[in-house]
Amino acid sequence: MATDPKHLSLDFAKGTLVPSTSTTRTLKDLQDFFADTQTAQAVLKSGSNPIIYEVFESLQPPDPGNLDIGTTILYPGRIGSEFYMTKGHYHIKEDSSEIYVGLAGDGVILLQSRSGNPRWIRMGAGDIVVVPHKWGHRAVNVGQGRLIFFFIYPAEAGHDYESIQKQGFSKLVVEKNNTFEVVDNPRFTRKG
Ligand code: M6P
Ligand code: ZN
Repeated sequence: MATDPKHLSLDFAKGTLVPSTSTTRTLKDLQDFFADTQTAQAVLKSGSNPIIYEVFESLQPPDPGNLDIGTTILYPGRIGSEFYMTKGHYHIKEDSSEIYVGLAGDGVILLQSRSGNPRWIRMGAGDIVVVPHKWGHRAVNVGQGRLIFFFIYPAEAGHDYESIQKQGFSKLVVEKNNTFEVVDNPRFTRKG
């Protein structure tokens, strides 16, 4: 079925997209994803549930050829030494790639193959990151301000969070001496 052309408006500084649907992810949603689960639990127990990121999306029917677009606003902060980050996912339809366009802030895109082969790419305003198909991807805010980026991917891609929840990423992005460091995740279980 033919889809109507659309017009949207993106505020580059704020990262908001109109019209769009928005999702807010808080620490409660991310508690199984941060490595330091003890600190995550302690923060939640203290009655605080900080917003980690917001996603503004314009979704199309998940048919071949359709594209989903949106923005992500990832707040600055850490749980223990690990910087605030998105859950991260693989695409369920494995031949789906994705493009990120950095709009503001200072981030790292963490990528890994299914077997855990890691890569990381720095992303700030004006940087473009190509996530090839089959690579798991997670955004990490290593700066003091908000990390804001635009994304585009096939509408039929689907998000596989379960693999990340169970297995984690092989690398963690942590604070060290006022900068960031990419270190091995001691709990990562290598497959294949
Ligand atoms: C990026 C895109 C979105 C994704 C968002 C949040 O902007 O990859 O598809 O939803 O980050 O990441 P996640 O879904 O892994 O929590
Ligand atoms: Zn994706």
